[in-house]
Amino acid sequence: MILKGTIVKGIGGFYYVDTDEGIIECRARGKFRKSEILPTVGDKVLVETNDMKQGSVKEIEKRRNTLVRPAVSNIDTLMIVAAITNPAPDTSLIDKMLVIAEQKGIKGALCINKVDLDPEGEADNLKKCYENAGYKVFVTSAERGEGLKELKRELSGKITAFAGLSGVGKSSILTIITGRELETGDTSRIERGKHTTRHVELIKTDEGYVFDTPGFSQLEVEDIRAGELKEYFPEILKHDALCRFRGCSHISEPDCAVKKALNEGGIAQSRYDSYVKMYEKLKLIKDWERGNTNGR
Ligand SMILES: Nc1nc2c(ncn2[C@@H]2O[C@H](COP(=O)(O)OP(=O)(O)OP(=O)(O)O)[C@@H](O)[C@H]2O)c(=O)[nH]1
Ligand SMILES: [Mg+2]
Ligand SMILES: [Zn+2]
Repeated sequence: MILKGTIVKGIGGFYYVDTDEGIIECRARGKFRKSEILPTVGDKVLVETNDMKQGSVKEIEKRRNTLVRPAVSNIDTLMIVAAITNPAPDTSLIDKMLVIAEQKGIKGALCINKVDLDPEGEADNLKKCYENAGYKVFVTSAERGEGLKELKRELSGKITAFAGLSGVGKSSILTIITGRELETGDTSRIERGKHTTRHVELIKTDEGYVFDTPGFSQLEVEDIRAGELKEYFPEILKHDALCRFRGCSHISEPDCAVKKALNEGGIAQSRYDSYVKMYEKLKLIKDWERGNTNGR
C-alpha cells in the first residue's frame, strides 16, 4: 500500500515518515542512494508499506526550499526567537536571519520571549520595528505561559523552524507548545556558548510541524550579491523604485527615497544599519568566491 507522508526524522539510513497511519520506519530505496537526492527531514514523500510499520520511500516531492544546517526541506516559516534580556536582542543577527529566510522563500516571523523580564516595556519598540518591516511578531513568556496560544495558532498546517541565540527560550517554548519534553538549559551553561539542543526532528503540533535549529545563527549570507540585498529588506524594497538612480545602493547616492524614509521614521534605524553593515560586507566578496549554496 502507498501512503503520503512527511519525513520527520532520519537516523543511520532510516527515515521516519509521518503518515495518516502513524510513523513508518523506512529505508530509502536504492535509487535515492545512487542519485544526488538524499531524503531529507521535511520531505513530502510516498511510502510503500505492507504492515504500516516498516516501508520504503518511493518518491520525494519537489522541494520548495532547503536549509543546510540543519538539513530540513519545505520550511514554511522561520520563527526567529529573541529574548528581551538574557541574552539581549541582537537586531543585526535577527536581520541577517530574516535575509536568509527571504532569500530562500521562507516566511520570516519574530517571537519576542521572556517578556516577564521586561518592566520597561521594551518589547513594544522591537515589535513595532519588525511589524513595520512587514513581519508578524509574537510576544511571549514561556515562564508565565503568555502569548503561546497566538504563537501556536500560527504553526498550524506549516513546517516552522525555530531559530535564535542560545538561551532565548526556543526549547522552553517548544516544550509547552508540543507537550514534548525538550532539553532546556540553564543560562550559566549557555553563557559558555554551548547549545543544549542537537538533533533535528520535526515535532507534530496540531496540523503542523516544528523544529529547533541549534547553530542556525551562525549561518552566513555570502552567496547574496550586495546589489541584490535590498530585495530581502521588504521595507527598503518598497521605497527603492522612488530613488533617483536605478540600482541605488541607498548608502550615499543623492535623492535616495530610502534615506528619506529613514529620516522620516518610515524605516527603522536599526534595520537600515543592518542593511548597510551587510551591504559593505557583501561588497567585499568577489563573485568567484561565492559558493553556490542554493538548493544544497
Ligand atoms: N524568565 C524567563 N526565562 C525563560 C523564559 N523562557 C525560557 N527561559 C529560561 O531561559 C533559559 C534558556 O532556555 P532554553 O529554552 O533552554 O533556550 P534555547 O533557546 O532552547 O537555548 P539553546 O538550546 O541553547 O539554543 C532556561 O533557563 C529557561 O528556563 C521566559 O519566558 N522567561
Ligand atoms: Mg534549546
Ligand atoms: Zn536609494
